[in-house]
Amino acid sequence: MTINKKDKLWWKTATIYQIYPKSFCDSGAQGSGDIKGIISKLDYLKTLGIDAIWLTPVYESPMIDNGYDISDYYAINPEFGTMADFDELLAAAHQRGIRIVMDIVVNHTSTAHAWFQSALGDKNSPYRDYYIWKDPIYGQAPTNWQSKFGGNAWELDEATGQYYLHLFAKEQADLNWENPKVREEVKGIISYWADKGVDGFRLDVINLISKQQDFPNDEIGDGRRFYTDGPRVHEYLQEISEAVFQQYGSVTVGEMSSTTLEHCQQYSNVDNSELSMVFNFHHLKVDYTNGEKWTNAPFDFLQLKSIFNHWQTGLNGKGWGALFWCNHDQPRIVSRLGDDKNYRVESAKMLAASVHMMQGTPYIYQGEEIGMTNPGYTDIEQYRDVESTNMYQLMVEEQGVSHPDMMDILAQKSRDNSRTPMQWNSAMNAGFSEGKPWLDVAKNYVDINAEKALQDKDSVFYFYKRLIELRKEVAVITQGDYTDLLPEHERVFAYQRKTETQTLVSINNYYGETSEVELPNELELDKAQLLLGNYPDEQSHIPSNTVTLRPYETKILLIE
Ligand code: TEU
Repeated sequence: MTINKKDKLWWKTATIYQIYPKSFCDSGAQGSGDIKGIISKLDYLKTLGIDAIWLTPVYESPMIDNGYDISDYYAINPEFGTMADFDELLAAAHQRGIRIVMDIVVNHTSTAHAWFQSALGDKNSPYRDYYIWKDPIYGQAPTNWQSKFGGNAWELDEATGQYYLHLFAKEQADLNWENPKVREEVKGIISYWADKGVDGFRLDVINLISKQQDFPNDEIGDGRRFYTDGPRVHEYLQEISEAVFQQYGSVTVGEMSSTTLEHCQQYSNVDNSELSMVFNFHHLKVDYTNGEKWTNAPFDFLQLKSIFNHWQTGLNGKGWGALFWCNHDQPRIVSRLGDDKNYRVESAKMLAASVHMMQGTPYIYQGEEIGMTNPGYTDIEQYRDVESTNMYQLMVEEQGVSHPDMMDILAQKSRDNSRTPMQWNSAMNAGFSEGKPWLDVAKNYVDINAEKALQDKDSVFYFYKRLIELRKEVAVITQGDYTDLLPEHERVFAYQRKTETQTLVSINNYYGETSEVELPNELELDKAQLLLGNYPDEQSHIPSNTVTLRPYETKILLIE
């Protein structure tokens, strides 16, 4: 089976699997994952039934931000292998009917990139204007904007006395998209990979590329309002889309940081003038205290349902969203919103079902399909993520947060929670590598691993496999309108998807206590068939509209 290049909307019934190569599979003993390791696991992914792989960056990089700091867009980082390895992966995936979506990071480059190295210290460099340089103001940074990784977002270039902008690490210099030469370089980069046969692109923080050109101080915030969904962002995306994406028929997904529904309706407009679909993160901030990530708070369940309602109804017929809980930046969802001690399997399945029955394209992050958990690190030396180590230093050493409190926060919120090595089996290092892993393996790998999951028909793995199949079999999942059936219920999330011929009902108990709910009478549940549930002794039919849900129980019902 190969790829049907004529099917331009394949992604509307597809499920995409995200691979973070550094933590996926090491073909040797280097202790970090590589492309050959991915190739060795393609049959596992084929068994799962996914349609495409989103590959996070494998380009040349100093790895300050594990590849999101690119120093050569046209070369493969030797840590991951060679260009021949990449070409082999692309061919082997296509042979299995699996598409490849590459990560494109063009809001910024590594400061090790040749462009930046030429620009640094030389105002006359032909690449100086590829970046954003400003004079100090009263001897200070040009604005008070904060980097998302802590500290001020400007770094001084001593030789020229100017500062350059970095919204992320100081080793990640923001590109100046106002410069048409930068936009032409971006078109060249994307075309190169599209010419190789890459099927699509995930665009890193792409809604940050247009900055307000007067660069004002932010007296009420961290500066994001002056560069998020900025003044020319849609113009830039339409330019790139017309020049490249539409020419190659590439699927595209934009990572939209702190965005709005209105902008996302335009970014993922059905006229395909910009992108195919968008990631937004509002549903993953319901456990932030006052919007602040580096806190620990119980998640706000009613807010979560309200956000899902806003986006499901707001994008229906106007745009297209990615459906996801996990990625390489987010903690493991079964530890975050489920119960990874007493109801790991039930809550992992329920959380999956509660988003996979929505409209959009689901993304499964490596290990999510076997219910991998946060590792519960206890020593600051175990952490590797630049955001986490920066925030530890800022909060403990500068802001006086206690070490134990910060360790509790990191154990919940650090990006390393999702970057622990993939757990393949119960052998040494969970079968991830023959060498010492770059990041400690979670101790529960002996019980939670892919080999064990494949041998258990009731595992989380086969539940995800069935969700992937249902998306292709049941049209209402892709096409149906969305209605929240119990918006005010404190424990149960129940919604309906409806077309003229089908009604699907997804009922999800988000807590560890049994709940009984009354569903609206107009729902003819007595005519419903159970498509999927997460308790082995499921009743195949629901006798009435009064439904009892066991801890973390989910039911997917279809009425035709
Ligand atoms: O992430 C964007 C971003 O804001 C992340 O920092 C993430 O949302 C945040 O850590 C959650 O608290 C993208 C990439 O996914 C991330 O890995 C990179 O570090 C970042 O951009 C810079 O390229």
